[in-house]
Amino acid sequence: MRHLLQYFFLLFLIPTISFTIIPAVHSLCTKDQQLSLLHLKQSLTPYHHKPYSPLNSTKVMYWDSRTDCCFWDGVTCSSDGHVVGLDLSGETIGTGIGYRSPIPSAIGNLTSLRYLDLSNSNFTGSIPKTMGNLKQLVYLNLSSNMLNGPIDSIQWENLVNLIDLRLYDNLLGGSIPSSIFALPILQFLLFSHNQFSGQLHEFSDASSSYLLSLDLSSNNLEGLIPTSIFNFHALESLNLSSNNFSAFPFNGPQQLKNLNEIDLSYNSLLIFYNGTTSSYSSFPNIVRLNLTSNKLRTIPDFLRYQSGLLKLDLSQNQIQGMIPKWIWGLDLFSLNLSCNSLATLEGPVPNFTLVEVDLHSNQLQGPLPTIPSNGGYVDYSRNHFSSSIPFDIGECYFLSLSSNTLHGIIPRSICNARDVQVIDLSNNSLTGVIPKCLSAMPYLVVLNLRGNNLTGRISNLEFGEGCHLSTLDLGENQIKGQFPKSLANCKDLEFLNLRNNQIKDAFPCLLMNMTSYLRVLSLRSNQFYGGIGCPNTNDTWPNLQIIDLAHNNLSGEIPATFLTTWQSMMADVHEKVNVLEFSQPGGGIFVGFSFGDAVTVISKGSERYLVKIITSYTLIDFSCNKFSGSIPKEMGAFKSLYVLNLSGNAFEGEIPSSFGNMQVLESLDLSLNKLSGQIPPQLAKLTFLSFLNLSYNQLVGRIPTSTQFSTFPKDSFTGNKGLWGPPLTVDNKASPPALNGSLPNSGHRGINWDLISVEIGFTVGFGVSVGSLVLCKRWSKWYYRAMYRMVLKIFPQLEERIGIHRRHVHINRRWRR
Ligand SMILES: *[C@@H]1O[C@H](CO)[C@@H](O)[C@H](O)[C@H]1NC(C)=O
Ligand SMILES: *[C@@H]1O[C@H](CO)[C@@H](O)[C@H](O)[C@H]1NC(C)=O
Ligand SMILES: *[C@@H]1O[C@H](CO)[C@@H](O)[C@H](O)[C@H]1NC(C)=O
Ligand SMILES: *[C@@H]1O[C@H](CO)[C@@H](O)[C@H](O)[C@H]1NC(C)=O
Ligand SMILES: *[C@@H]1O[C@H](CO)[C@@H](O)[C@H](O)[C@H]1NC(C)=O
Ligand SMILES: *[C@@H]1O[C@H](CO)[C@@H](O)[C@H](O)[C@H]1NC(C)=O
Ligand SMILES: *[C@@H]1O[C@H](CO)[C@@H](O)[C@H](O)[C@H]1NC(C)=O
Ligand SMILES: *[C@@H]1O[C@H](CO)[C@@H](O)[C@H](O)[C@H]1NC(C)=O
Ligand SMILES: *[C@@H]1O[C@H](CO)[C@@H](O)[C@H](O)[C@H]1NC(C)=O
Ligand SMILES: *[C@@H]1O[C@H](CO)[C@@H](O)[C@H](O)[C@H]1NC(C)=O
Ligand SMILES: *[C@@H]1O[C@H](CO)[C@@H](O)[C@H](O)[C@H]1NC(C)=O
Ligand SMILES: CC(=O)N[C@H]1CO[C@H](CO)[C@@H](O)[C@@H]1O
Repeated sequence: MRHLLQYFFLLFLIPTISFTIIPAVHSLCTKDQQLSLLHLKQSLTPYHHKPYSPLNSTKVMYWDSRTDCCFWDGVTCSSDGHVVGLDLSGETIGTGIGYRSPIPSAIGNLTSLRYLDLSNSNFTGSIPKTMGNLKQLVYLNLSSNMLNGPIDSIQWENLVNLIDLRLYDNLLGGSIPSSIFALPILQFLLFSHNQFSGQLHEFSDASSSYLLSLDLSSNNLEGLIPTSIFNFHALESLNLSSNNFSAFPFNGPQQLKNLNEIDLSYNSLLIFYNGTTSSYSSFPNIVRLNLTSNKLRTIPDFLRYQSGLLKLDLSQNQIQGMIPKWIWGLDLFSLNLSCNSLATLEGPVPNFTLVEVDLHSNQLQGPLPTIPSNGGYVDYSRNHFSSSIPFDIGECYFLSLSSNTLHGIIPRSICNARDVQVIDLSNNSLTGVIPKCLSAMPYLVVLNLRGNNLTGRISNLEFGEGCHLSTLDLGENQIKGQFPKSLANCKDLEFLNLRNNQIKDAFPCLLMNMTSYLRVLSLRSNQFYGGIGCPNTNDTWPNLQIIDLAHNNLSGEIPATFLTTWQSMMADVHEKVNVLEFSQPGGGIFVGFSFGDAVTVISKGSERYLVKIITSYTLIDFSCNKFSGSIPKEMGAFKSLYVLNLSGNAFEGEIPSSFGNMQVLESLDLSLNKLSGQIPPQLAKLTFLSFLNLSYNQLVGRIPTSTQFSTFPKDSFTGNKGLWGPPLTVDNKASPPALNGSLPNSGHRGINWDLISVEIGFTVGFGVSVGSLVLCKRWSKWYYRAMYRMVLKIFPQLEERIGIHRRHVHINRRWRR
C-alpha cells in the first residue's frame, strides 16, 4: 500500500488525463501522430478486407482522417498534441474472416505513448519488437489475446517507466527475460495463463524493485524457485500456482514485510529448501498459504512460527504420519489437510477456533476430533474414525462425517446447529432412530444418512412448511413405516433416495403434486404397493433423469400420462448440449467444478469408470414388480434414455416398435415378462445398445439381423417359444426351428442389477460416486450444492464434451479468472 501511495501520482493521474482532460483545445494532434494512427488503422485493415463492422469495432472504424486524432475514440493526447494513451481493448480488431491480425509494428511510432491497452482484442502473432521503442510506457496491457512466441527479442530494459505489465491469458512462450524483473519501478507483473517455460534465474536487481504483485501462475515453469525471490522487498502477493516448480527457498534476507499471500498450489514441490531450525521464525509472516496439490511428505515445520496465518491449505499432498498438536494453536481461520495419508492426531485435539476444517480422505483413526463450537465448515469424512458422535456439536453450516466407522445413535443435539445446510453421516454404523428434529431444520438443504443401521418409522418425520431440502437420502437402512406425507412441504426436492428399507405404503403420488425439480427418485427394494397412476395430479416431472422403483409390489398398468411429462428423458441429446454450453445456471459456482478437472481424470486412465457414470445417467428401472398390461409406446420418446429395465413383471403384448427411437439406449432388459409377437426390426437401429435381454417371454419369429444384434449372446433370447435365427440357432435360413424355449430354471443367469447399479454409481448415490472423482481434485466445498444442481444436467453430455475437448479447455481458461 505504501508503495501504491508513493506512486499515486503516476497511477491515477494518467488515466485521469486520458479520459477527462484531453481534447479541450481544438486541433491539437500533430501531423506525424495522426499519420501514425492512420497507418495503424490501415495495417489493421488489409486492402482485401471489408472495413470493420460496427459489431467488431466501436472505435477504430470511426477514426476519420478529416478530424483531429485527439478526438478519436480510444486516443488520448497530451497538451502538445502527442498521443499518450491508446485504449483499444475489446475491439476484437484482430479478428477477420480467415484472418487474424498481429499487433502492427507501426505501434512503435507512437513513441509518446504512456498508456497502451490492446487487451481482449484477438490479436495473434508475436509482440512486435518495436514495442521496445515505447520508452514512455507506464501501462502496458496485452492480456487476453492470442499472442504467441517468445518475448525475449523485445528490449524490455528500455521501458524504464513501466509500472504495470499485463500479458496474462495469451499463448506466449519461451523463458521470461530477466530484464523484465529488473525494471526499476515495475509494480504489477501479471503473466499467468501462458506457456512460459524453463527455470527462473536469480533475480539480480530485485532489491531495487518495487514489485507488489507477481503472478506467473498457469505456465510451464519448473525447477527451484530462486532464493532471490525474497529480494522483492515490496512484494504483497506471489502467485506461482499451476507450474512445475520443485522447491521453494527458505531463508533469504527476509525483508518481505508486506507479503500476505503465497500461492504455490498445483506444482511439484517436494521441499522448502535451505531451511534450518534457527531460520524458521524468519520466514515472512504471511496470511494465506496455498500448497494444495504438491508432493510434500510432511507438514513443513516452520509453519509453527506463522502466527499471522489465517488460511492454510495443504490438501492433496503425500503427507503421512501425525497431525502435530501445534497446528491447532495457530489461530487459523481455515485449515485444509484433506487428501493426504495422515494417520494419527498428536494428543487429544484441544478446543480450537477454526471456522473451516477439512480433514477428509486421510487414514485418521480413533475418536472423532472436536467439532469446533463456532465451526462453519467441518469435513471429517473418509477416514477411520471410530467413536460415537459427540453430544456437544456446535454451530456449523456444513457437517460431513461420512464414510467412517462411527457407531451409536445420532444425538438430538445435532439439531443445535440451527443454521446447518448440509449434514452427511452416510456410510457409518449408526443405529437408533432419526431424530425428529432433523426434519424441522429450517436451512437444511442436504440430509444424507444413507448406509447406516438406522431404524424406526420414517412416518414420524415432520418436514415443516419452510422445508428447503433438495437432497434427502435415507437409503440402505432399516427404516419402516409409511411414506412421510409432510415431504409434500419440500418443494425444492431434487434427489430422493429411500432404497433398501422396509417402507410400506402406496405409491407416493404426492411427489407428483409438489416437486417439478425432482431429478432422482429411488424407492427400490421397499414394500410399496398398488398402482402408480396418480389421479388428481399434474404429473409433472420435467427434470426427471433417474427413476428406480424396482423390487417392490407395485402393480397395474403404467399409465402413458405418467410418462409424457418427463421432458428431460425426451430431450434431444444435442439440444441439451446447447442448453448446457450457453446457459449455465449459477455460473460462478461452476468455476469450482471445471470440466477441466473431469477431463483430467479421464486422461489419467479412469475412462471406464467415468464414462460409465456419464453414459448411464438416465435410467428407468421398474423391474421385479407386478406391473401388467402393455408397455406404453410413449416410452419410445425417451431419446436420451440410457437404461431401461422392465424385467420381472407381467407385461404382455408386443414390444413397441417406437423403441427404435431411443437413440442412445445402452441397456434394455424386458426379460421375464409375457411379451409376445416379433422383435420389432426397429430395435436393430439402436446402435449404442450393449446389453439386451429379451429372455423368458413369448416372442416369436426371426431375431432381427444387424451387426448389433449379432454381438449379443444366446442368453439374451433364450426362453422364448418361437424365436429363431442367430445367435440363438444356426442360421440355415430354411425354416424356424422347433420350440427352444422353456421356463426359467436354475440354470437361468439373472442379471445382477445391483451390480449394474453400482456401476452407474447409483447404489452409492450419484453424489458420492461423482464426488469421489472430484473430491480430491480442486474443491469439495461446493460439492453438495453445486453438484446436485448441476452435475446431473451436465453429465450425460460430458462425453460429447470430451470429443470437443480443446474448445472447452479454452472456455475454461477464460472462466478461471
Ligand atoms: C511507422 O513505422 C514503420 C516501421 O515500423 C515505418 O515503416 C513507417 O514509415 C512509420 N510510419 C510513420 C507514419 O511514421
Ligand atoms: C477471436 O478469434 C476466434 C477465431 O478467429 C473467434 O472464434 C472468436 O470469436 C474471436 N473472439 C472475439 C471476442 O471476437
Ligand atoms: C489493462 O491494464 C490496465 C493497467 O493495469 C488497466 O487499467 C486496464 O483496465 C486493463 N484493461 C482491461 C481490459 O482489463
Ligand atoms: C493464482 O493463480 C491461479 C491460476 O491462475 C488462480 O486460480 C488463483 O486464484 C490465484 N491465487 C490467488 C491467491 O489469487
Ligand atoms: C515436472 O518436473 C519433473 C522434474 O522435476 C519432471 O520429471 C516432470 O516430467 C515435470 N512434469 C511436467 C508436467 O512437466
Ligand atoms: C542453499 O543450499 C545450497 C546447497 O543445498 C547451497 O549451495 C546454497 O548456497 C544455499 N543457498 C543459500 C542462499 O543459502
Ligand atoms: C489458494 O488459496 C487461496 C486462498 O487462500 C485462494 O484464493 C486461491 O484461489 C487458491 N489457489 C487456487 C489455485 O485454487
Ligand atoms: C472445551 O470446551 C468444552 C465445552 O465448551 C469444555 O467443557 C472443555 O473443558 C473445553 N476443553 C478445553 C481443553 O478447553
Ligand atoms: C447392521 O446391523 C446388523 C446386525 O444388527 C449387522 O449385521 C450389520 O453389519 C450392520 N450394518 C452396518 C452397516 O453397520
Ligand atoms: C394434489 O393436489 C390436488 C390439488 O391441490 C389435490 O386435490 C390432490 O389430492 C393432490 N394429490 C395428492 C396425491 O396429494
Ligand atoms: C396444475 O397446474 C395448474 C397450472 O398449470 C395449476 O394451476 C394447478 O394448481 C396445478 N395443480 C396441481 C394439483 O398441482
Ligand atoms: C473483420 C471482422 O472481424 N468481421 C466480423 C465482424 O463481426 C461480424 C459479425 O459478428 C462477423 O461476421 C465478421 O466476420
